[in-house]
Amino acid sequence: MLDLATIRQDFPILQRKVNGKPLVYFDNAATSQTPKQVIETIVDYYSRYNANIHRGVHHLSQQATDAYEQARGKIQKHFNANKASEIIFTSGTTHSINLVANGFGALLEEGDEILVSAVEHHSNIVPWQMLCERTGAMLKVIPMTANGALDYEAYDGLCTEKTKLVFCNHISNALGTVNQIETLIEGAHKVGAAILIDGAQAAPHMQIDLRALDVDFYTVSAHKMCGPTGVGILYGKEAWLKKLPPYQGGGEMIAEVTFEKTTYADLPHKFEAGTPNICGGIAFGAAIDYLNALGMKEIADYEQELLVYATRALEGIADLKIYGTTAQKAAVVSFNVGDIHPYDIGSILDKLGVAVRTGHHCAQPIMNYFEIPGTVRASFAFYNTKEEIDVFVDALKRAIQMLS
Ligand code: C6P
Repeated sequence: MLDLATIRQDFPILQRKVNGKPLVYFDNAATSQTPKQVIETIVDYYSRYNANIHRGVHHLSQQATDAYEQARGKIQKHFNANKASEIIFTSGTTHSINLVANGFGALLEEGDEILVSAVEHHSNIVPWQMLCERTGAMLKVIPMTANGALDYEAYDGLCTEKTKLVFCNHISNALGTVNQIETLIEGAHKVGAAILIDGAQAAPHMQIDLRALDVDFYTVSAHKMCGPTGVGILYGKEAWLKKLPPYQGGGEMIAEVTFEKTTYADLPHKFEAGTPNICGGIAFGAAIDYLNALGMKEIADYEQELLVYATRALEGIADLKIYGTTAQKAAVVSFNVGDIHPYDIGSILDKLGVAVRTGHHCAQPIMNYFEIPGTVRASFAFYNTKEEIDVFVDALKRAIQMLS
């Protein structure tokens, strides 16, 4: 059982008012809030040991290097990766995906096929389209069904000896669907393809075991799991990371440089050119500690309770349609009410202190599938409460009254 009263005290922002009303923050899928333990880690870093890493012989540099590498180790352990060197620090999921897409430019040929699911965020579509333009490979789409699930039978048919790569998110940010990634991973490996799973929306809400999943690449953004913005990771199996060429050239990613030739550093540094987000990496480690102290299972169970509670309440509202209705869902409710534009609902909710996201959620193909301009999306975190859901539902009813 989570101790909500204590947990909420950890998040200073939850005590503030917006438009004169207590903040109800239901935009956690966009970014999560930051507990004081992580904020204090950031203050401590800049107050006591701010220095560049892997470079200096002096004390501060050593201290910063140790803290940064310890954070990498915590992340490795949390996600159960084989080695710390399989954890590449990036600026987040978008950067991680672009790193892989860029690397595969050297490995693909015209006629190769890459599969992407119909429920992707734009960051898991556009880099692959750019890759196809560069290589002549062809992008094929794993279709979705009306409840927001993927069509796994169709996936089976799409996997052939031409398939070289498969991409899918673990959880759809726009619908909340938990995709059956075990099935996708098995299907990709059967035909010898590599598979990248975008874990931006899953890592904050469930325990991820990379070794058990046997996935080739997995991406995470720290800011969606109580960490700071501008940092995340790419997990890659060592064999794949060794095969991929570096993404960016610069300091730190080299073994030796002459004007004739450069040799590259070992993993993970080969993919970490330049001064990284040192404080961000260390604070990401603190966020992982915070989540583990609560327990990922406890977090997942409680968020499911919030999802069931909110879904029931919303289903009682006339003309409200929920998009994404699979049995396996994360705590995200995406909906529209009659012909009311989602932006209008979101604006009135904001006036009443409730923060939700409205629009296409960087997933326009999903909106096109449902033939809608966008949705209102309420996304919950473990520090939210049922009382906040009551406030949200009352505010929504007021908004509907005003707009009808
Ligand atoms: N989704 C949302 O409101 P970055 O911005 O690199 O940290 O994450 C991109 C990203 C990739 N994949 C998925 C499934 C995502 O949900 C996101 C970010 C936010 O839904 C902001 S658009």
